[in-house]
Amino acid sequence: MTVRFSIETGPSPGAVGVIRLRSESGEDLFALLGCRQVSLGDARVRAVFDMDEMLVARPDERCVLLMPHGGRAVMRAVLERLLALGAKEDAPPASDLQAWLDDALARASSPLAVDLLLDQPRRWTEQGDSRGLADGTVLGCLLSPPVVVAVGAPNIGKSSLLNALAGRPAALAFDRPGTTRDAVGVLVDCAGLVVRWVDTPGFDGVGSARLIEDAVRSADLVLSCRDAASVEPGPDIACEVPVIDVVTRADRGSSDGGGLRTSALERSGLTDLVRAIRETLVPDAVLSDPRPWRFWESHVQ
Ligand SMILES: Nc1nc2c(ncn2[C@@H]2O[C@H](COP(=O)(O)OP(=O)(O)OP(=O)(O)O)[C@@H](O)[C@H]2O)c(=O)[nH]1
Ligand SMILES: [Mg+2]
Repeated sequence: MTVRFSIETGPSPGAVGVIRLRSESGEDLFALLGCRQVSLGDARVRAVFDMDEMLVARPDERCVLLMPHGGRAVMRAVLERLLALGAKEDAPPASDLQAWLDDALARASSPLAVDLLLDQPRRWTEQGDSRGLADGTVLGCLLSPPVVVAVGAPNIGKSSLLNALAGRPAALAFDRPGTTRDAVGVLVDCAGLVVRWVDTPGFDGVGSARLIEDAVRSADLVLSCRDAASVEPGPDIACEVPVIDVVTRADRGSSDGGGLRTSALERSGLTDLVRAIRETLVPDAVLSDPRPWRFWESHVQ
């Protein structure tokens, strides 16, 4: 059986949410929901997915309307269960799609989101999900900033690098180890993708270790920084997210061993660095995927 569903309520959370389910037969739908049937034309309160009581209506043979509490947490839980059970999501009705789109445009943190969002109504109208969907997890980074954490030894120019990219003195930079004492988060535009760049205290093997570990745990991407003039390798980072090797203060030396060479002082290597960050988090291949994006899902995440 193929069950399809769509969210019939707009982006703002309301008292009641409406999800429309369709299938070849109403029996399929009730089997999926794990609740007792509702007669044709009737509406009843039912415990759905053994999780919550909600109003369940059956306007016609092949359709069931679920009306749970409209809060984001409940709506998200219901949607996740439907997707986990193999139900396929349709785009919201055209009138609601525009409301979701306005909401996404207002919230989108990255300039790269704009054209992509504006093209979504056309894509949903022309192809729907007939050829599958673009990667919503990756594209979700365009709506809320992913976290990029810069780590490395003290006094090697990590904060200066952030300041050079932010275009303002966002973090204290000084010629003394231990200048940065806390994890400092700043929004930085990386080639159209806005990230939350977290500058950490220099890692000296003792102090701040916990703070750095916590920052790395929250990261979507880690920048392992080392000084061009030093023979020390970058920090050994145990994490499950991608790591980019960054060489700082490249104007002072020519350390071998690869890595993206940057100099905050000379403002060199910055474009390559932000491009690498953007490509790692939101690859070109996903950005140019012509298939539709289920952009409204992130509103109930
Ligand atoms: N030559 C040169 N010096 C730099 C560069 N970037 C930073 N510096 C200098 O390096 C010193 C340390 O810079 P910070 O940015 O504070 O270094 P940090 O890694 O954040 O230091 P901690 O916060 O102590 O871990 C300062 O004196 C900076 O002026 C650069 O690209 N080239
Ligand atoms: Mg610093």
